[in-house]
Amino acid sequence: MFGFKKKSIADTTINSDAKATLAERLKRTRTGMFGGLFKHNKTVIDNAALADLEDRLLLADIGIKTTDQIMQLLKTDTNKRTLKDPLEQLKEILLPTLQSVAKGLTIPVVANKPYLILVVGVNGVGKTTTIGKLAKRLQREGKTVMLAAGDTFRAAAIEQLQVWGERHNIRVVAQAPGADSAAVIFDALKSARANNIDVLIADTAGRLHNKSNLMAEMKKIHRIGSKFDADLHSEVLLILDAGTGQNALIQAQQFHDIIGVDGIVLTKLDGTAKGGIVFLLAEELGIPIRFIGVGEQVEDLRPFNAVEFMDALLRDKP
Ligand SMILES: Nc1nc2c(ncn2[C@@H]2O[C@H](COP(=O)(O)OP(=O)(O)OP(=O)(O)O)[C@@H](O)[C@H]2O)c(=O)[nH]1
Ligand SMILES: [Mg+2]
Repeated sequence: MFGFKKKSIADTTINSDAKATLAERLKRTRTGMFGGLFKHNKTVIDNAALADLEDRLLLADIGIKTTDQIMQLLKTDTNKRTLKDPLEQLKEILLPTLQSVAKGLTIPVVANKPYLILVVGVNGVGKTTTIGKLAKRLQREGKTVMLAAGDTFRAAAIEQLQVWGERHNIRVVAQAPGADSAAVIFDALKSARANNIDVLIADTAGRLHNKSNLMAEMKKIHRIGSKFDADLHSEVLLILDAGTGQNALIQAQQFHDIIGVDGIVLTKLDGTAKGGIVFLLAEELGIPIRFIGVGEQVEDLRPFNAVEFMDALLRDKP
């Protein structure tokens, strides 16, 4: 998961239909998890269909515990051979788990600006793209935003952020490749404070020479905020690629152990059948899920709303 990967400059303005509903974006996960089972609100479920559903739920990385819960409920009901409203029943089981982690990102209005959002995650999960989308979103909400090119490991990473900043008129604080990442973020904090910026979003490297290097670097970077200002308000935002399924859970556990994670963004939910990971993350970690990524456009970073998500998962019509 710390392997190398060639990458081009991300463009958050192309691709995908902005008008697509969440249900459309979650199609792969929905059909992966439930198949045609509830397509016509089918109320009779035989044993073969039940076994198929169990396999699907496990493959979608929803986790054994939640799968068992669903199986128990459906088995009890199928003993009577009919289900009242399977969709409503599934919703009843699944929704509370999602609701427990659906907590949006709130930026406190404080005197000691900026609010620091430290964006972390392994390579390729969508950190830089998410930073771009988030910066735009915050700007639209009336906040002033600055970016710090804290991924100094690759020249292309700095360039990717700079191109994005230029295109959207957002200032990017950067140094040369190989510079100390913590120092870049410290500089950016100083500049943001001097310019009365509301939010500083810092990119970080997703890969270094090896995993222990990455985690050591994370610890160092994490300390920089309080070194700058002991009372600084900040958030460690972990980006996870939904398509990596259970690996995402392992990554979350590692980052949480090392630096503590305040919020999660689950990306690429539009391109995977493994979106069930959201339940496993909620169940196992209980860390707030701030946003989900369902495409490459700015609008495709959506606040994580449990009811909306659940509805989109269970029905193909909004
Ligand atoms: N379909 C889809 N693609 C996404 C989403 N989020 C990010 N991507 C794409 O994923 C790829 C990697 O995104 P980056 O933002 O460069 O990832 P990163 O974590 O910064 O990668 P490194 O800098 O290499 O660590 C890009 O092609 C993005 O456009 C999403 O929600 N949906
Ligand atoms: Mg990046």
